[in-house]
Amino acid sequence: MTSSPDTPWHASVVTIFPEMFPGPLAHSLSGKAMDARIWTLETVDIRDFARDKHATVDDTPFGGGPGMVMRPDVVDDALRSVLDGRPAIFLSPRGRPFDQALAREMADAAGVVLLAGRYEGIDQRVIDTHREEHGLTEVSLGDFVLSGGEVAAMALLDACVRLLPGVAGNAASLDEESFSRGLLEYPQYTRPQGWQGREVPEVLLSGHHEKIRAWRQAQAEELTRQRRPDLWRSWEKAEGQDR
Ligand code: 9WO
Repeated sequence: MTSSPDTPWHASVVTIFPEMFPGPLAHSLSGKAMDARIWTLETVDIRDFARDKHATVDDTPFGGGPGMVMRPDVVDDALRSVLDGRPAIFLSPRGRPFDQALAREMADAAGVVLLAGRYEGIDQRVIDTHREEHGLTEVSLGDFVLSGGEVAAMALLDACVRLLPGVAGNAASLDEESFSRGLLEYPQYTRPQGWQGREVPEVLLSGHHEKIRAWRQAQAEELTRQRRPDLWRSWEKAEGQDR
């Protein structure tokens, strides 16, 4: 049994689809951690900050073009209603690439405020204002476009929550270590020992812990070299500096 901290890590998601949350975050590790009050999740419905009786949050883009753009005045009010010094993040394909080190930084903060956009985007002025005044950071999970920032927000939260003290025990700190080592994971096997004519690598059955460690290390290096030359180059460089 793990005791909950006095002040849970607090996530606020600013969105026009609050009903999408907690979604998958109610399951698995992050759901249990929520039950244990290690973290709390709050949604802020942007529509509550609309000015007219139709609760309009978007309008057509100046200069023409497809679709709709979220209004800066409405988004600004929604965002300001929750900003309290926690890091503020706008999920966007134009952002700083998300990685394990950024997940760790955010897990070490008091929590996060996430802005999830929809439509063709958010008026640039509200992004610029919040970057300049409150350090709003644009963060991207990868080079693809979603229908909105909500699913990206969930993925980011899952990555952070499993790093909170008392959530994943040893597993998270171990895989974090392997990522900060800068290599991809080595392959894993379980029973049955033979399956569809494929055998588990002999060395893993040997009980020889030093040989197993060396095999896994070699596999991780080979996979990284083949699949992620970018990671491989920085790993080699860091290795040269001795780590
Ligand atoms: C769609 C579009 C269509 C025509 C012209 C310009 C356009 N821009 C966009 C667009 O980028 N829409 C975004 C949808 C607005 C912000 C929220 N959306 C979003 C976030 N899609 N994908 C992400 C995302 C977030 C983090 N990591 C990867 C993707």
